[in-house]
Amino acid sequence: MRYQYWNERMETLPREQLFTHQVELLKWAVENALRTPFYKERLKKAGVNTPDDIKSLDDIRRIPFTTKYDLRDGFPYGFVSVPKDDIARLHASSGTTGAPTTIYYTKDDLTRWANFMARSIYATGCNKSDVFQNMITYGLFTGGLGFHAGAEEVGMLVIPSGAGNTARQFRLMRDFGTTVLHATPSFLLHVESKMREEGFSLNELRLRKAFAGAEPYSEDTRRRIEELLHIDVYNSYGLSEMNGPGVAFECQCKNGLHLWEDGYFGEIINLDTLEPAPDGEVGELVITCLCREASPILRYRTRDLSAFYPEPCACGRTHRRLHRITGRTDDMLIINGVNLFPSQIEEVIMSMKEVGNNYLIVVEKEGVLDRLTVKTEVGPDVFWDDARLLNALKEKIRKTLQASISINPRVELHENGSLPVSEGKAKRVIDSRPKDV
Ligand code: DLL
Repeated sequence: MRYQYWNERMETLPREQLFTHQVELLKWAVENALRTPFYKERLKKAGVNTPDDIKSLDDIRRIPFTTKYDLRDGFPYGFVSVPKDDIARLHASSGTTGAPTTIYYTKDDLTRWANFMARSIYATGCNKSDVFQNMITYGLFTGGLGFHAGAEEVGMLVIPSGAGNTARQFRLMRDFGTTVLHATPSFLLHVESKMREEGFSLNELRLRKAFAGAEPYSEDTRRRIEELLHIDVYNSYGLSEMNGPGVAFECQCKNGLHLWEDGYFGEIINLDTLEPAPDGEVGELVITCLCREASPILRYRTRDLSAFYPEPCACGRTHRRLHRITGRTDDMLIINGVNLFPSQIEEVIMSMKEVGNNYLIVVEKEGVLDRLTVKTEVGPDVFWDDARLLNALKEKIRKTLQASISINPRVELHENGSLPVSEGKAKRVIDSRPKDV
């Protein structure tokens, strides 16, 4: 396969040269950080008084971690390094608890971000002849405007459709010959279900690729979307604190996400020791933003679980790849003492053909015990009136899950299209157990 590069020199830079470049960028990031109220104090305490205190990449470990709580405490301007007049835009993460996290961008920051987005999109084999339908929320969420800017930079025809309204999405796809989609994986699955329900034929469309991200999903879910929509699906990772999408992205090899190391310095740390984990070992991803002036964030604990693939990628890019995010340090459920990540359940059920495109995990207290219920829709080919068949299917799902997660769940089957759908990030877990205080 011939691979295309947006910035060939930078994407294939030998690693030694990449390290040298990263040291320069890290110094710049520290210089910016020293201008913010938060880091001025934090870095001085750690003995980092000037950018010249950073001499090699190892020196990054002199910098303390930054957490979500630090960002909240610094709300709204504790992390800003430029005068207000130089700020061109802000984005904010929804933040289900407490104050939202707000990120600021100068005009140059926006240009740099758009470039990383363009690089990501181009790495998947898209180009200016593509028609791009951006089916994700615009506004304070970074997914809409982030992808929008990158796709324009590539020169694609951009349809800023936003999330929701599946009927209008189909019309747009058909009328304008959309070739590339962007959405959360759960919304892509929903779109496919609705298409079938409303009798839209894929033959009327010219779809060839989709970018799916903003929430965790399994390899089986990717495969399912690819098979149902007859397209290639690329995993896209990012977070507001690191600009938004465009932090790490799959190339055409679809085997791990390249972390753009000339914009983001990544570390995987062991959750117990907080020391660097060896390549290949799963730990928490910590990222330092090397490409933003207005809101510098150093050594941010993302809470996302991943690992580095040490081997070089066949595409020729030298930027290391991350394993798809398997969960977050804070989404682990403990059910009667057994640890469980929601992704383990998704992995099992999405590989079963009879299971539909949507599911929900419910955890409740029953007496002194925890009770796990997995609600899944059945696939469109399963006959809803056949009670015997449904019971057999329920039993099959229960047994397969139990063998895989060592917990005996209750399984509930729901009719195709009947479980609640979110246009943005899917809410997969309802945990109604009383919280310990
Ligand atoms: O979700 C940015 C984004 C927009 C990424 C569009 C990709 C596409 P936040 O709302 O701040 O930003 O949420 C960031 O979402 O820490 C992960 O836990 C999760 N996440 C994002 N992408 C992926 C992915 C955007 N590909 C949080 N796989 C992150 C798994 C993901 N989880």
